[in-house]
Amino acid sequence: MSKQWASGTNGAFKRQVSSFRETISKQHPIYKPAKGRYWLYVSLACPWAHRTLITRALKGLTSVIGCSVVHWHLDEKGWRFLDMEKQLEDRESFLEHWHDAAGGIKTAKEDSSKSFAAIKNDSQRFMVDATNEPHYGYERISDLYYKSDPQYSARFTVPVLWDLETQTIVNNESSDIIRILNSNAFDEFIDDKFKKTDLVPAQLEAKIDEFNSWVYDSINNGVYKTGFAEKAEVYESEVSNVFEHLDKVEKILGDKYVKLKAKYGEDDRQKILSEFFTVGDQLTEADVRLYTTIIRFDPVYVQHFKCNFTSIRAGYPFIHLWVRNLYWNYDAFRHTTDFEHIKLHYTRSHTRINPLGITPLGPKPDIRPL
Ligand SMILES: N[C@@H](CCC(=O)N[C@@H](CS)C(=O)NCC(=O)O)C(=O)O
Repeated sequence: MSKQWASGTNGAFKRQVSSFRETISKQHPIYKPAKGRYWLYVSLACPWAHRTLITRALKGLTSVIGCSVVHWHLDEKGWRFLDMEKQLEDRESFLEHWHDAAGGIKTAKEDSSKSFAAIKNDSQRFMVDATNEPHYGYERISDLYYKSDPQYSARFTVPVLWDLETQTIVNNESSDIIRILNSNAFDEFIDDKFKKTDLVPAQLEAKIDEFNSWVYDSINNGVYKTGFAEKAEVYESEVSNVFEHLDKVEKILGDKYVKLKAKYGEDDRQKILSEFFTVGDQLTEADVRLYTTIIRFDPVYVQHFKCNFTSIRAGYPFIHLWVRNLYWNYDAFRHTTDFEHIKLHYTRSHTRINPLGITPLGPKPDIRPL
């Protein structure tokens, strides 16, 4: 089986650069905003794709931009949808359902950790393991890349933002996609109550960018650099770097908590939580981007990627409070978080790290109550 990641020199993991980088706007010569014209292809396991699902939900775009979900099991040919027979059988039911769920699929089970033993890698539960691909009946994400560019030769990654009109990939870089979704391009198609949601307000943009840049390198991608390291020295330096930066986030959130406690008083937890975010006193893109790594940390990264100095729940009380606030108090976070996809994907797909494919049951529960 081929390696599922691109290795750089010296046993270090290097993430490839995304190749489709267009935007959607009224001024764009091709990609104009429209309801039903664009489609998101995601994995519920993937932290990069997860950003786009959360943003889509927070911006009220679930009935403007449709969504298909790949199977959690990534094999040597990449991501796949449910098989053809199933697709044809369920096409109508899928088209009826696609706009219902925030993730385009049934969402978070509160406890995924009962048993994984009976779930096989070729499991075909409709809207549970995956959806189909309803427009072309494609079997794989790679089909979309080849349709866009028959010469495409890089990796077939999710998320993919697809244009149904020109039948091409608009963008396959999550950091771009969430900015496109956050822009006001789709405002005329969304409910009024979402129009004031801005995840990158101008006055916080520089701070958000600064926060994102070290969070990306040392936390979001840091856990991958740790887990995919092929030499002990590389692993040891990457894992230390991840925890140094978690310490930095913990300090930011701890300081913020003290300030909010002074402002609202110890007992007004509700008020404190309403401003308990990483940058500024409102929910921003910085929270979205950090969340998708932190929510996977205890269930997967601690054991599978050997990020095990401590766990979020045991070692980082303020990050733990912050992540539970987002999960339990915001549908856009909870409904797009699927612990079963998350745990099964990593432990069954990375066969070099976990050759026997036994999926650890813990931690129990996946996430603690608030
Ligand atoms: N830069 C991309 C990275 C996306 C990415 O690496 N996705 C992984 C899943 S977590 C993927 O699709 N990998 C498939 C493969 O490499 O075959 C983004 O943020 O959108």
